Amino acid sequence: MTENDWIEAGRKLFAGPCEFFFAAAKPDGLPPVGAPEVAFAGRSNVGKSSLINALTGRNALARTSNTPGRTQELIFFDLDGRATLVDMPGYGYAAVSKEKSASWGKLARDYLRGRPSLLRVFVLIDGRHGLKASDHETMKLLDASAVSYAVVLTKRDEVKLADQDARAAATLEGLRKHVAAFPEVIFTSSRGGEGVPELRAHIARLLAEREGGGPAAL
Ligand SMILES: Nc1nc2c(ncn2[C@@H]2O[C@H](COP(=O)(O)OP(=O)(O)OP(=O)(O)O)[C@@H](O)[C@H]2O)c(=O)[nH]1
Ligand SMILES: [Mg+2]
Repeated sequence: MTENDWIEAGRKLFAGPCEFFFAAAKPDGLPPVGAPEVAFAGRSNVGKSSLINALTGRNALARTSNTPGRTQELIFFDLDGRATLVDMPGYGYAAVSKEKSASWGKLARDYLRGRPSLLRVFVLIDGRHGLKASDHETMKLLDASAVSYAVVLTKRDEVKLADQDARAAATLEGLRKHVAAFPEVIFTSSRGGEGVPELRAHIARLLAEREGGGPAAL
């Protein structure tokens, strides 16, 4: 399987239907365990919902907004019965009320810690800013829960070409203390589409490994 084969497998996977099927506002209100779940976590406004739209090639599948705090529940999308994409509420946004922020935090933490069908978490990091303390907190929680995760940089189109490699390298360096982090970062743009085929390929590969087959199993 070459990288190109995985890119093609990813393209096919995400060319299929993808539909919203569940919104959970409470940790005890999750949908029944089904297809493997791939969750998108990260600070408010980092571009989680936009990246789900870019992956699936649908402009308005996940709701996005200029105002941080748009996604307030765990939003579940069925990717053709093969996988479930989970759009998570963001963290690290001070302007929401303490009470609200604590309840979102609990929902997200409980989900990340205790979901048997959770196959991988993508921790999204704003490419303009790099890793923040709240990102390290989230990754510590994932390390402790033994949930496998990978970091994805966002908003590549907002970062000067000359700075992109350094930002990716610094981010990778920042992951060294996190034992469960996948040792690669993908730098994406939901605007220009850079990195999106690679992220689709990564997900296709994970699913294939889980299903115990090569591309034929796709
Ligand atoms: N330039 C640029 N803007 C982006 C990109 N991805 C997202 N944005 C913008 O960033 C803002 C936040 O995007 P969302 O996708 O709503 O972010 P989110 O992480 O889901 O935010 P919450 O749900 O509030 O946690 C919006 O104004 C998007 O248009 C990108 O790749 N490039
Ligand atoms: Mg969102």
